[in-house]
Amino acid sequence: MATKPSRGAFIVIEGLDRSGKSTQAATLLERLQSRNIPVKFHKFPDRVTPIGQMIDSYLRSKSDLDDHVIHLLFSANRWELAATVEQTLNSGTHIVCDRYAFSGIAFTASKPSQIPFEWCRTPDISLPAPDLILYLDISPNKAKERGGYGEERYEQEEMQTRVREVYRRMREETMAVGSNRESENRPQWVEIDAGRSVEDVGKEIWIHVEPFVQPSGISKPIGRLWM
Ligand code: NYM
Ligand code: MG
Repeated sequence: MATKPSRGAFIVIEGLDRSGKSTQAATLLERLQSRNIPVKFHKFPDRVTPIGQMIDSYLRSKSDLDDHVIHLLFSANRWELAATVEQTLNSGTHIVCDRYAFSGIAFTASKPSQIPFEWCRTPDISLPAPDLILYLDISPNKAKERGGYGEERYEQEEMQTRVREVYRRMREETMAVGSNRESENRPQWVEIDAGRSVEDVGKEIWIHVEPFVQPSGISKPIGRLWM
């Protein structure tokens, strides 16, 4: 049995639609579980809660909502799980999370309505911050060729191209030197070329994750987003 760390690591996987997040999250989960490393999986949007059902209906174009309203629902959907996330981490269990607040900003800020980036960021301020962001980078052109693309809202090449630009901006801001946050309390943003085979991407992900899931655990407190 692996010993319980002081607190678990919060690992978020981000990327365009069809970048392979769900596949890689499943692979990572299996890797951790096979080593008896305690881990829990979350996925946003969590379509099961009442708010999540509204989001699901919107994404499948069964309902229409103002761009601000759907943005706030996505954020609320994270806030409904924020306390659980914290408890899980504090109990020494790691979390692997398929999408988080970065998706919220990237997709809303990419809409034709041109909602300002800062407005998009506001509702998620002070959510539990991830320790590691694994950004699966893929060209919208390549993503389009993968199966299942185009079934939901936002799954068009033009939109995905803008989403990729916003992700780039967030990566730069997260990694920027001279931000007023302590560098050691800043989430680590890793960009992974997701255009390769499932195995190759999985191997690279593991190289980045391994240091975060050592038995010694993580000693720094859980961070807060953008604070
Ligand atoms: N999405 C996801 C948002 O627009 N805002 C958010 O806050 C989150 C978490 O929902 N195209 C978008 C990104 C996806 C869509 O996600 C559904 P998935 O991972 O395909 O189920
Ligand atoms: Mg999708």
